[in-house]
Amino acid sequence: MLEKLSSSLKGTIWKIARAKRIDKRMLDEIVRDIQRALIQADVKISLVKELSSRIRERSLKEKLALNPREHVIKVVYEELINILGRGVEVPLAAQKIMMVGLHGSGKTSSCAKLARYFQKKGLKPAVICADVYRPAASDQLRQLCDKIGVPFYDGANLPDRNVIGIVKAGVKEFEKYDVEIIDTAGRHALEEDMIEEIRDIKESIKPDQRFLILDASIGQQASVQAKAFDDAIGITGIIITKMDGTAKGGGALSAVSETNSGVAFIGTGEKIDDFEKFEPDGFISRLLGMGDIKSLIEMAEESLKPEDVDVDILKGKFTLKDLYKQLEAVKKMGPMKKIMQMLPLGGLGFDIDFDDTMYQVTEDKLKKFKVMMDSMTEEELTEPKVIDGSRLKRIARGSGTTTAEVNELIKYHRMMQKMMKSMTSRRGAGKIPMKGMKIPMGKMLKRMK
Ligand SMILES: Nc1nc2c(ncn2[C@@H]2O[C@H](COP(=O)(O)OP(=O)(O)O)[C@@H](O)[C@H]2O)c(=O)[nH]1
Ligand SMILES: [Mg+2]
Repeated sequence: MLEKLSSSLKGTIWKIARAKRIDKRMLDEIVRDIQRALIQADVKISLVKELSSRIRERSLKEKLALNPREHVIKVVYEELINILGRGVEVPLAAQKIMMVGLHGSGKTSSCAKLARYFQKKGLKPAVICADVYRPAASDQLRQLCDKIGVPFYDGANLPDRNVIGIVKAGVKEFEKYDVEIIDTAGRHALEEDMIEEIRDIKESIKPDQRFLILDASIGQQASVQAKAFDDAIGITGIIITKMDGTAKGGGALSAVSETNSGVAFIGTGEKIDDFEKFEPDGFISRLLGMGDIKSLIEMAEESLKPEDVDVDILKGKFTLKDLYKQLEAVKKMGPMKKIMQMLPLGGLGFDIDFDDTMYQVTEDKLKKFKVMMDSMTEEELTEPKVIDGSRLKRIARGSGTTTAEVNELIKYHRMMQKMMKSMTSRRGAGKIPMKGMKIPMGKMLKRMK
């Protein structure tokens, strides 16, 4: 979900965390990074501008209770919640909920998902279909409701297929239920007759909630829709669907500012349970990859201590011995995955998928690598180049592995060495394309000792 935005923002947070000092130039750079990331995620430009000036102002003017880096991270976090994380609480109580939105936005699916949500919370939901224009709409909703055992009404017993009549009869039919969810008909575009119809429905049954369903993939178009629906019936909550697999979700998230409400739920897939209550804090933390801001900052601060800088590594010399030390450190520190998650590794231009392969290498093979290195001589560890065919065989035999496996270790070492080099030497820094930043991996790994 919003992977690209997430990886850029993580990069920025990391940049702040390891900044030697936060001055105006640094702040400009941070703000520019955030602007670029948000605009790419389709957040409205005016909101991005507002956020930028607020970050600048608050970072410079607010009294510091924290150190400057922590302060700026906190400001960024809070301002992001402001534009991407406006949530709204939906009471777990008896209520009538009306669902509106354009065709294909995910209204009908969300009716069933929402019913399921209340059902899981121990309430009794029922669903009414007020889409009389497409016979298939009613079938679709009935099937979804059947799946979760939620009663469904579409006015099939009425002589007249009048929307208001159906909705009123449905509400009466489900009097004894806690939550009545009403699906309405959409249009392909904002049209006056649809707006009139949802106004009429609102007047006739006075729903407690008027939820707007927005498709996350429509990007900035979300603002126009949010405004039109809010003007018509006063939106009380927004459900953003299709947050899975879109880069443009920032448009829908920020469109909330066109209304007086917030995001209530997000849809994250086609299945009925792919639906989450929107939690602003959790959502933004996840986006920034900050399970724990404090430990991230501590790590960054320590990585800057001068005694931690290994001159050899800085010179681009990264031997098997260094790798060995590093593996030892990893063992002590616990799962590598945790550490990896704290870094904006998504921004690295490697072919390797860090999310999977890299962890695999780390978790499963590191132990074996260590055993192999235990079978190497001092010379081999410092100058891996000397490892020829016969040495390879000896190492494999000594460690109970195969020559292919030893070769793999050597390849892995070479890759790490290359990575170190490009991260620590200025000349090489550009070789691995990294979005927005350079990770102080050399220092970080040193710190793990
Ligand atoms: N991937 C994904 N697909 C969704 C989500 N919500 C709805 N859909 C799909 O979007 C399409 C349109 O949904 P539907 O509920 O019929 O939209 P409606 O026309 O507004 O009632 C269907 O194929 C749904 O399965 C979601 O959160 N993620
Ligand atoms: Mg529908």
